[in-house]
Amino acid sequence: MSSVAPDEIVRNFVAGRFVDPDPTRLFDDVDPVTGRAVASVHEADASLVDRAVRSARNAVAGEWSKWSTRERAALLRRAALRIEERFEEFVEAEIRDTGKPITHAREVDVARAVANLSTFADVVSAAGESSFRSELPGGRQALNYVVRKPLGVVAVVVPWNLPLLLLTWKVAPALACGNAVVVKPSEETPTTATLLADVFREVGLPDGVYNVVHGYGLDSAGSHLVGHSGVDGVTFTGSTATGTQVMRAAATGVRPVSFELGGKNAAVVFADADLDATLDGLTRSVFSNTGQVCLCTERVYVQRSVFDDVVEGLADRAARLVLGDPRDTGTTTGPLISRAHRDKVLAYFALAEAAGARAVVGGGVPDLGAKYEDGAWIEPTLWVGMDNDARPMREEIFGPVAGLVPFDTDAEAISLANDSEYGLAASVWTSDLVRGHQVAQAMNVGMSWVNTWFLRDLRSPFGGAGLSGIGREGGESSLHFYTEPTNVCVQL
Ligand code: NAD
Ligand code: 6OD
Repeated sequence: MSSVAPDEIVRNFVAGRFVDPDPTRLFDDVDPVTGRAVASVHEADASLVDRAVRSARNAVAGEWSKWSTRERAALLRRAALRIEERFEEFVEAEIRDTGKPITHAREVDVARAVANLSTFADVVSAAGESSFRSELPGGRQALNYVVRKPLGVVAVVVPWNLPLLLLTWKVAPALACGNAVVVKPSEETPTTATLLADVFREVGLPDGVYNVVHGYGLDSAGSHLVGHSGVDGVTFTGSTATGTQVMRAAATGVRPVSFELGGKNAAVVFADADLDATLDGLTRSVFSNTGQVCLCTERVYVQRSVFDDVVEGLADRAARLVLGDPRDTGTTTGPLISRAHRDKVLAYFALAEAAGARAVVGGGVPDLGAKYEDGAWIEPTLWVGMDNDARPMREEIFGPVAGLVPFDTDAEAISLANDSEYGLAASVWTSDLVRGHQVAQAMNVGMSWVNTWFLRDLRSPFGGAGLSGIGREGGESSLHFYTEPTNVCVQL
């Protein structure tokens, strides 16, 4: 039986049990498609967070610490299989919380949760301990090897845009390495983290290894968790502003952090690019998930000779996006996550206008009829005529928007794209592969794509430079973050 269903209370999960909700501490889970509450969520108070962290501490020291890497990997594979069996339940939960189109929920969100769990089962199984002989001064010889131990209790704090994908991206390697976790999903999207608790229970994860605490950030479950002295490391995905607060909290006790933060990602389009393929790629990179992917493109630099063609072609594709019922497979674009977030995005519409921008498509709130009038809908929007130093070209908006700017030379394109405090991702569109490599390498970002976007090999390092984050996760990089190495040196 499912642990969560529409109109139920989304519960916390501590020490292997769903916690009876406190009726005085409920908040609404709002469907951004209609603006209506679809469930209540039990906000964890400081004492419940404390119980969760204690249960995780007991778990890392208990039976879980005796599980072999092979056994942990097998559990992750069972969890992946169980999510596949309950696939549509996860898809529906993700749609209910976010309003995202069903094709996105199926092909990206839930599919990636399955891939995250099985990939880290593979990665941890393949990882060997390094061991090598050292020649030391004076002719002495030693054998050095490294034993990797779990960090202990890891706090996992994640946002609302790709709830299950981003959660499992961190939980899978943390568990693969033998840690226990306390996860804090976004207050906007609590459901799939709780469903995942049910899956872990079904596949035999020991009590206390996976705990869920629900609530808000500051002065709620989020800050109670990251400030808890029983937490050994913090992995966080979210905005740069929140990351700064989380880092302050983690500084007490000198806890390691891994941060995947905001972006202001550039696409660079050269005149030699395949125009149709580029326009399809740009459409995905600007508008996927209603622009609410940290990797989405919000700045498009286009070589002058093809600028008008790219503007016209992209505007045409934007105008053909289908907004509406997320459960209809023909829908391409859902609402923003909330009215509050829409207010923020609309404020940037006003700033763009004040900066002299012209919206070549969109620029407002769509009229989708009475059914959706209280939702968080917004028009996919493209601007031309803005300078690179205008606020909408510098600050992360996190909506289905981009500003297009012409350039003349490769050097100018690189300089414009790198003129940002963020450094998460970039994409380069060209038929000249040498140019593609050169420009992609020149981008000051964590991930640089050529003629594609958001194509992921989960063994590659993922993360950002500058305001976009600290550290890398993915493949071996995840194993490094979620473990503490002990070097043993034996004189021979
Ligand atoms: P957010 O920073 O507001 O919240 C993220 C999480 O942190 C939520 O669970 C929130 O409740 C919690 N939180 C807030 N304040 C906290 C505090 N003081 N202590 C502890 N926890 C706290 O982000 P959001 O609005 O949920 O998500 C959108 C942002 O996330 C965007 O900036 C986006 O770029 C970023 N993001 C980055 C990546 C990446 O991989 N780089 C991925 C997805 C989203
Ligand atoms: O693909 C991933 O592993 C990942 N962390 C994506 C982040 C997307 C941001 O919204």
